[in-house]
Amino acid sequence: MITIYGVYRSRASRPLWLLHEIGVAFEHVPVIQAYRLKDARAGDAPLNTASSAFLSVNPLGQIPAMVEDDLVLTESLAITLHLARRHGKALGPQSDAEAALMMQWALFGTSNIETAALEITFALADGAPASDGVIAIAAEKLRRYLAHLQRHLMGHLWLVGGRFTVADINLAECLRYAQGHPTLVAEYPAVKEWLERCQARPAFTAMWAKRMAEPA
Ligand SMILES: N[C@@H](CCC(=O)N[C@@H](CS)C(=O)NCC(=O)O)C(=O)O
Repeated sequence: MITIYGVYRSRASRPLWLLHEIGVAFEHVPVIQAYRLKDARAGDAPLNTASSAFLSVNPLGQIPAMVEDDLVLTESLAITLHLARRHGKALGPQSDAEAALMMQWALFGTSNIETAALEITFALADGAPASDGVIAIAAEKLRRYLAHLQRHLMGHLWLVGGRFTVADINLAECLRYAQGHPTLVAEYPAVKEWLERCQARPAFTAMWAKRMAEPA
């Protein structure tokens, strides 16, 4: 049995989207980030990233975490890559070359996209206007990588293998944090259309509905 720890309003969205795509049975334990609780000493109610019960799963105190039999994984993109390879059929790699490309796009997302994209999300959440300097600097950091992605997507509908795969989930989720920027993604039309294709998938909308149903 697969168990995913982490609320939908977290990077647990990544494995949860994937699991909605592949339709495999799993248990969901909605551990919430401790910093989101009003009482920092909230203990174990509700189960949160500082709860001793969760720290025994992931001593880092971060979500998501996944347990499958005796395998414990605590990095969201490692979880999606593992689940896609073991259970994902066409969503996972069909060859060593595809596995390498899926890994490369995951690392591209986490090393080149995620941090700057999160700077945009956090600045906007703090009430910064879209014209804020922090947002402009973060957007400028991303343009080089978005141009690279645009070049790839001008010749491909999906990232790897001519079909929707875990590579699309991983990168779309990293890039989602930049979507609050008013113009950035639209500067790269092939990227914009690919992101829209990813987010139009029924499994994404099902995941997103569950995320929206959680308290903000
Ligand atoms: N690299 C990790 C990052 C995980 C992460 O930062 N998770 C956040 C929620 S999205 C968290 O648990 N924050 C609570 C904390 O760091 O105390 C991954 O992608 O799995």
